[in-house]
Amino acid sequence: MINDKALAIILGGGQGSRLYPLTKDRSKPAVPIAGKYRLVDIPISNCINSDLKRIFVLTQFNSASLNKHIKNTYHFSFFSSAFVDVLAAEQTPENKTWFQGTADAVRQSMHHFLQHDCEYFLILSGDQLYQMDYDEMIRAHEASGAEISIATIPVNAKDAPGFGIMKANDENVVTSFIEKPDPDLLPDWTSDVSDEMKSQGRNYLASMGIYIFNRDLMVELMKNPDTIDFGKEIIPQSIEKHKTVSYQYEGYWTDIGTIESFFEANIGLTDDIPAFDLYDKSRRIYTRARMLPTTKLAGTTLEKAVIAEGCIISAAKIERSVVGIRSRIGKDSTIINTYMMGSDYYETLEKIEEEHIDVLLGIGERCYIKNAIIDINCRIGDDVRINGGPHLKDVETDTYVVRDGIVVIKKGVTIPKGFTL
Ligand code: ADQ
Ligand code: ADP
Repeated sequence: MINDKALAIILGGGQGSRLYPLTKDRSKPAVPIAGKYRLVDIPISNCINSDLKRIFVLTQFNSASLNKHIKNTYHFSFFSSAFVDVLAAEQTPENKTWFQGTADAVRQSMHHFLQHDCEYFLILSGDQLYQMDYDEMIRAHEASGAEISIATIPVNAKDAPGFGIMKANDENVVTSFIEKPDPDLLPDWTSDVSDEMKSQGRNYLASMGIYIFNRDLMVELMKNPDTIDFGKEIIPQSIEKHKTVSYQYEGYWTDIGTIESFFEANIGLTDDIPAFDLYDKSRRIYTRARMLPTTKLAGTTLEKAVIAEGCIISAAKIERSVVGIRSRIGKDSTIINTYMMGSDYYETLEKIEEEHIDVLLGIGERCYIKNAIIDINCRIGDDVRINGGPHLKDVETDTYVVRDGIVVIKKGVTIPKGFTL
């Protein structure tokens, strides 16, 4: 079934600088998460589970891995109107710049959207982890008679400055909005929230950056070239002129736009009952079907580990870690609090011999790795010790970056035998 009412537009990211170096060689939607998925699989899966199957992904630049992933994953029936299309910022004679912000990205891509019939545009962020039924939000939007709906979540006073904060009346109509208020000037706009939220001190209504716009209004709003962002300009300028309602959501939702939040969200999947449920059949997260073999383990103690398919592991211990597809980990190695993304391919024994490959793909023997993110296709030599943590200062070298104590090993690099950090 396809819900033809709305066209989904996923904001796939600006320059992705907060997720650097994961965005060094790929666009943000293509960043691998949870061992086998890409960031963009989250909003796309939410769309598909909500029967919204006409989806555009707006990205600052087109990366080969993003296109390949989308092309190989989301192929719908020949007879269906469903599609997932990537639109990258285009240089045209009239427009020589990249997407300047979220509204500018939509504006520059408007001519693509207008070729499709729809009543609403559903605008989504590309860097959030959550499972939400957008169809319910569309129905609430219709019932309210609003021109704009904003999905909102209660947050506490400490977190409020990181979001667009609003005040809504008894009918959920938004009466005031301020984008990322100064912590010292946080207005006293506490809202009516559930008892559970109240008990957690979550009294402020924050925008989740998820919007529904009536089609005609969006066309009108996009005529003003001075509006760059939804949060900074479009929403604050619209609330007085166009009925804008809050659609309150109280499930699990988290922003994964920074190295720290991305790391926590991935490692959180190893919890006994993770807040994000990958095992719910009715809210399945889709990704490329790779037909990989099962994972082979020998002599490894596993303590809260999430291990993807196709791995060959002889490590001594893996604790509170997510190990991605095709990972290889050598004997007597210990991996703690680490997200290893895995590899795109296997190395054959013949190739290793012929090319005299010294440091193999994956993690070697007798390594100790803690508080790290290891990007795709890395080679980590034997006896490497990487001990991330708050004692490390932010730094960047050719092969790694330290952000908030997390050591991020760059995609495809070789860390020589015996290296210590
Ligand atoms: P932020 O997340 O800070 O706040 P923004 O940087 O505008 O907002 O990003 C929103 C989404 O758009 C992200 O997925 C981002 O990657 C993407 N994006 C950013 N610039 C882009 C560009 N030039 N081209 C394409 N995509 C781009 C917003 C709202 C707040 C709200 C939070 C909730 O402005 O009001 O509280 O989201 O996370
Ligand atoms: P996935 O979606 O499985 O994460 P990609 O689509 O990025 O991976 O790439 C998977 C395919 O890319 C593999 O089947 C492999 O053939 C090929 N590949 C990627 N990088 C290399 C490389 N450096 N050497 C050989 N093959 C590669």
